[in-house]
Amino acid sequence: SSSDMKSVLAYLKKNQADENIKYFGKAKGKNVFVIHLESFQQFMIDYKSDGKEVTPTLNKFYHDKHTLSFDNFYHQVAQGKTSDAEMMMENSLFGLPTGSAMTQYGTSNTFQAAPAILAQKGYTTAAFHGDVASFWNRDNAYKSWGYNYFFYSAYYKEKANYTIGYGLKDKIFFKDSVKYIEQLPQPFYAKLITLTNHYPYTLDKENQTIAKTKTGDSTVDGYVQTARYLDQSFAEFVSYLKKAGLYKNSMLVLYGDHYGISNNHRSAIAQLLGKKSVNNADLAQFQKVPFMIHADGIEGGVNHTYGGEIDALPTIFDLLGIKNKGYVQFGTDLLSKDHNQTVAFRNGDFVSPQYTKVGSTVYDTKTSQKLENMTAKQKETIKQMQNHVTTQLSLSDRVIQGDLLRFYTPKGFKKVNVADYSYKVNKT
Ligand code: GP9
Ligand code: MN
Repeated sequence: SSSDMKSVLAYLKKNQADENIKYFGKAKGKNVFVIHLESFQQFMIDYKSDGKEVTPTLNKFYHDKHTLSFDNFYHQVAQGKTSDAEMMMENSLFGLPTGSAMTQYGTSNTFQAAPAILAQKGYTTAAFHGDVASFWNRDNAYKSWGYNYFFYSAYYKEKANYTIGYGLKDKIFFKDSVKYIEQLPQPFYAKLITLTNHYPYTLDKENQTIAKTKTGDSTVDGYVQTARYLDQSFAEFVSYLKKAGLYKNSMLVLYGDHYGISNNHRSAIAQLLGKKSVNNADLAQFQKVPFMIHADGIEGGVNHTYGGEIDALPTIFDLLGIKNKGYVQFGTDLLSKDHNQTVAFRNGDFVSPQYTKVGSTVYDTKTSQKLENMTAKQKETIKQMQNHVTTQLSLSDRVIQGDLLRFYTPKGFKKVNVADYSYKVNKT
């Protein structure tokens, strides 16, 4: 009900974070590319396999002096996987405890998503993906989110050897997206969702340029090969952007959507990390994914702030010079001094610079050691963190499950009308 919305707004008001004047508006007016790195985990950055860097291009990008990189950034997805990541990245709303919010609520709910907000500020907005439009209900959810265009598999030339797994191979996907990118009026907001680095990490012979790892776990060992392929496809895309003059006048946002190697593969994970074994705190660390933002004019560096996908949008808006206050966002700007560094996992567990909680066990984040005999003060701190996490998750669920945004329209925002959008391919 509308009174539920009032309690959400009151909560958000108490927890809002000021922007950082050092960064605010530093990428104002630029085009935005959001590049979704499928199943790509933070541990791959600077990782060597068989003596070679797996992802040399992404590593260079990560360390670039104009790239703001976060090395304590966590995915927060549940069963909705990719769709949960998209929901958080572009709405700062959590996915649901079970199922996919995009599938269940993407068609009918009111949203105030990044594409709609930016479109109303003069941006052209477009999503690109080499799978069918209906996967994760994208064809409907993207309308609710205000995407002007959605280029999916039918927009690309289809040939037998062009696809692997769910769809187009990343190199072909990036290359064949260019003809659409070139037609977008600037400034634009373009999201490109990659696919090839997806379980079960199979790749055709001619694209294999690094040896598989040798953990003996056959579903894990191909991961470096598809990660390398993703890296090369990104390299090709960047060289196109530079040639087209788009690199300079765009902000590039890269993120990993979720783990590629699930916790069911403990022994392989330990081997990849060069450890004898991994405990639950190590596995929580293993949920880190990259979050990197590049633009001329941004002072880069590796930022150690703890955060997650829910915080991406407020951070991006800060850099674009858009004030977050007034929007319903459950995350906060990672660059803000007011940012809360307790990162919620979707099941209610959490990590923070000091403590990691998995199930009923608390660990020291720095050492991964179990915290035995907690002091009363520690217990109180943990209780408060848990309270923050539980409240945040349940209020976000109420927004989605109760379609509460229909009761509140941010100042200056015009409600999206899905009938205004069509993603049908024009056969001429
Ligand atoms: C499919 C793709 C994969 O279109 O985005 O989704 P995932 O299996 O990673 O959730
Ligand atoms: Mn995914």
